Amino acid sequence: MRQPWVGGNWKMNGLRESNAALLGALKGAEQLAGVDVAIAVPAPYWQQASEAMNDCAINVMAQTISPHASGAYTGDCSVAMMQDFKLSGALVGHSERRQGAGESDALVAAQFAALRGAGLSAVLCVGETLAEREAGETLAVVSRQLVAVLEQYGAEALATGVLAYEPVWAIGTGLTATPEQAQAVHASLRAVVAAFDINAANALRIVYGGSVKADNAAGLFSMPDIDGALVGGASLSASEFLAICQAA
Ligand code: 3PY
Repeated sequence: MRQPWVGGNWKMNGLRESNAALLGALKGAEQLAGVDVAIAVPAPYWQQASEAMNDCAINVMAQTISPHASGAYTGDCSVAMMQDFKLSGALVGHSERRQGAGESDALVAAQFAALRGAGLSAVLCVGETLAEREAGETLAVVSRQLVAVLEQYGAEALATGVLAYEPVWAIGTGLTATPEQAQAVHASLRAVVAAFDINAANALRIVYGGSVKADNAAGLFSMPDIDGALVGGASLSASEFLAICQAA
């Protein structure tokens, strides 16, 4: 039995005042029993979120991370900086980073390694574009992105974190994969991991991301291989986000 995981990806949203209201509403929520919950917040607000969630079960994460320990990497943040603010882990390979910031499979694998090396968890994001789906390349693309990490670091390391399937065509478009479409990809991803290690595959939480909302979450979560969600815009509303957590 896998404990569901729900993460809120705030992306580049929020300012101190609105964050304080959102964090206050999340803190102490009773809907969180039986589900692991995390929020991935912009780096300037790590401290604010970490302090606000200090004595509550919600983990605070980074949205991306440098693979380097320190040095001349202008604009980047290191794993040690995350640890300084008591963050639990980071997203790696979100499509907005792969596409917008040119993050390659190799870089994502190096970010994964930096997190694991520090004992922090990684939420590895994979997903295909609309053109790739229409060309019938979905499984080839997501498997390639997954295997880039699996081959180097193994299935057990992956299972200490979370794998997020986020079809790029469902991000920020209001389109959501149907539960059946998502389930088919999740089952294939689990089979890829099982070829490396069956126990790790069974333990791995594979969550869906891409326009998840309170009103489509339950249908997605009813699928056997969908173990939670990585939530974008809906995570900026405490009531929506908590309703999704409750559905998990
Ligand atoms: C979305 O749902 O828009 C996301 O990108 C979640 O990470």
